[in-house]
Amino acid sequence: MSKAFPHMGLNASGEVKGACPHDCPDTCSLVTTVENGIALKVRGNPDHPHTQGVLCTKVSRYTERTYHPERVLHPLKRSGPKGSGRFERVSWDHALGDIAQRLQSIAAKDPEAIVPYSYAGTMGLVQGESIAARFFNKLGASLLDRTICSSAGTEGLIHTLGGKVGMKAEFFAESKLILIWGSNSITSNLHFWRLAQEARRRGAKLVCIDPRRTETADKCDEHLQLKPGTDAALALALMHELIVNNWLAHDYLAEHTLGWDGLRERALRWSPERASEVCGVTVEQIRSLARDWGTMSPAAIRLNYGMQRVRGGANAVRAVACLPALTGAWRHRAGGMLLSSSSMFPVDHAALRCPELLAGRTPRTINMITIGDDLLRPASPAFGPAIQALVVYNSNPVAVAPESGKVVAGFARDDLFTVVLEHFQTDTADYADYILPATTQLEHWDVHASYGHTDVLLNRPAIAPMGEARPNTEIFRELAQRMGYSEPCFAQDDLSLCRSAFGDRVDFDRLLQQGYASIEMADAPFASGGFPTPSGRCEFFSERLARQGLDGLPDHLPNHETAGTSAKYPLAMISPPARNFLNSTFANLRSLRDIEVEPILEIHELDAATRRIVSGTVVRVFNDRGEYHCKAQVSARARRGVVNGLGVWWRKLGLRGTNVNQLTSQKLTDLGRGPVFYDCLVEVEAA
Ligand SMILES: Nc1nc2c(c(=O)[nH]1)N[C@H]1C(S)=C(S)[C@@H](COP(=O)(O)OP(=O)(O)OC[C@H]3O[C@@H](n4cnc5c(=O)[nH]c(N)nc54)[C@H](O)[C@@H]3O)O[C@H]1N2
Ligand SMILES: Nc1nc2c(c(=O)[nH]1)N[C@H]1C(S)=C(S)[C@@H](COP(=O)(O)OP(=O)(O)OC[C@H]3O[C@@H](n4cnc5c(=O)[nH]c(N)nc54)[C@H](O)[C@@H]3O)O[C@H]1N2
Ligand code: SF4
Ligand SMILES: [Mo]
Repeated sequence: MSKAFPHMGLNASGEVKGACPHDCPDTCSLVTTVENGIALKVRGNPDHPHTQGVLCTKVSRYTERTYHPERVLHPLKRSGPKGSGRFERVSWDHALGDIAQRLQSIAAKDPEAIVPYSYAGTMGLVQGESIAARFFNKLGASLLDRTICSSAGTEGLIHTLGGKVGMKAEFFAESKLILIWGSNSITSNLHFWRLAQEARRRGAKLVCIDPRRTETADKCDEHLQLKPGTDAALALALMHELIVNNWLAHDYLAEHTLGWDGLRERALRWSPERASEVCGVTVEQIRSLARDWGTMSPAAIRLNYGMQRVRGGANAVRAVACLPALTGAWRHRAGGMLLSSSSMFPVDHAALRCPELLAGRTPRTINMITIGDDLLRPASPAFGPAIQALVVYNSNPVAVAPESGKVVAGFARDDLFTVVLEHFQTDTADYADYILPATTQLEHWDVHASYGHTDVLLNRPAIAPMGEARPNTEIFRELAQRMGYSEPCFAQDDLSLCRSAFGDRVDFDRLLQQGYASIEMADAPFASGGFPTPSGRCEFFSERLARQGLDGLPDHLPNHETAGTSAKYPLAMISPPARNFLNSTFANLRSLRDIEVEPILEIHELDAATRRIVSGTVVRVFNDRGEYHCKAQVSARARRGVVNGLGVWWRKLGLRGTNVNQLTSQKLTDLGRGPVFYDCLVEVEAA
């Protein structure tokens, strides 16, 4: 085995070190046991401090996914109408030749009519945007604004802390107070939950801030079950109480923050009484949380992206990100906050993507969350050419993008040429002209940063590619060659790309040997300021925003679709992740689907009673954008007035071939042009 695949790095006991590729903050270190070229099992690396030998249920089943009988293992060409899911097997040569020809003929008129569509199916830097980005840069295709997850929160952080920076994850174990804010850690950040448990054993208090009574909320000491999209109001009221009780670090405020006078004035307008009305939590809950934040130390916030999928998402992140500076929490290594650690990694994106291949062109940008509208848009001077070709990889837009009625109508266009690189015949792949079989994480090289800790991980292939599957990189190299692209950068191999990702800023030999390497950072990075903002301070007031004519201070912005404003659609719907799926990935794995059973809508007993709904009733959930059928679950997890449609199921596995995104809108967040999945009004009735 090690002779046949000498590059794979099997050790004597037949184990290969890798990295979990999924869009999850934990970025676990994997150990795959291989025998006779077959991966027998995947487990968590016991040596990696963050993984501690533990994987979530999903990825401990990774071999089931890799060897799944429904893996796409050969290139497929559509043989029925779009969306019918009928395909025939063709050779790589036929598929790549035809695709290159089709793309070339479109590009000859206008390359911007071609759009790449990708996200974080793999978080790998190499199988993500390396050769693929080079290919589209050379082509001059439209650029893609990759906003679907985190762009509002990212903007919020940039304008407050200066980037996606924060506490070192492991020090949460030493905190005395942890606010788990907009995050269901047990579901989506399991290894952080382990740290929170450790803190708790040492006497810490855990407070969950979430409109859903999640399994994480169940296990915290307190739960503030606020209305969706009201986090900024809560944060401002907390500031109000910190001010009136003088729970402030005046010296930290004076030395390391910008715009305190303005923020102070704004916060004083947010009495707990006012915020209580907006947020739907009691005045006493707000006062008590403020007292905890103002008087307990070290105090820390684990924020997650769940709270920024609403109109005011970026402002909400801004408001929350101000809180640690008010009390000087950053002075302690176990104090401060973490939303994402991404900006701590010195990734050399230019080395991977080769923007110089654009050769001075600045193609238009398509926002991935408005793909529904954009696929249906005719050519115009403002928009540019109608979209004629889509190349999809690492993403399943037909399931995950908002307002799927329009997304489906767009993908169903007969005059649209669609190529999908995939492991499985997803909802999106059903609409492809060609499906190209891609390798999984066990079959290719990659290198990973993380957004929940600060280690770089290397992923070595453990087994040879299944069937005729090829790494994304290889597929784009082959296409480049058929398009006549002769730049040497198209010949760079995957191991060399892994090296390029960090250049000499990460010890690659250590990665090869150990599988992971930590990024250097101070234990308490902002103990004496030094934020990566223009002023070097925590910016309560953002000059940069003010210069754009925007509010320089954070504020509460009500949802686009605020509950109580529509008689027709009185219920707010959020659609957070199901524990055993990762976005839409794993929805087709029998063993995991058996745990989730079927798509459900959690509804509060009073909301259910007035609609004659009981648990198990098939319900029609609807608004002006469409309707979705699933089973109701009358549940204490749902707050009154808010229904929880757990996502993201494959449409074709749902009751009538739709999922929650049939109802979500393509409206945008306040900053970052992000999606508002959790800012959505609906009505529910027994079907
Ligand atoms: N098992 C599993 N793990 C995952 C994922 C998955 O699908 N499944 N998804 C991954 C991805 S893509 C990401 S981006 C990360 C982070 O993923 P997130 O989507 O942030 O996931 P959660 O941590 O579940 O956070 C969502 C929580 O926010 C709550 N929420 C909804 N609206 C609001 C609001 O207005 N205010 C507040 N305070 N809370 C709100 C939801 O009820 C939910 O409990 O997790 C990743 N991990
Ligand atoms: N209603 C609602 N919608 C949501 C969300 C929500 O909370 N509610 N969450 C949103 C969020 S946070 C995100 S991040 C997006 C996620 O959206 P996506 O990034 O599209 O995530 P997935 O649905 O997991 O689809 C990833 C696909 O990539 C494929 N893939 C994995 N690895 C590879 C590879 O190496 N090569 C190739 N070619 N393919 C690969 C997988 O098989 C999978 O089908 O969804 C968003 N949509
Ligand atoms: S999905 Fe997250 S918790 Fe599960 S193995 Fe991957 S990184 Fe670890
Ligand atoms: Mo995400």
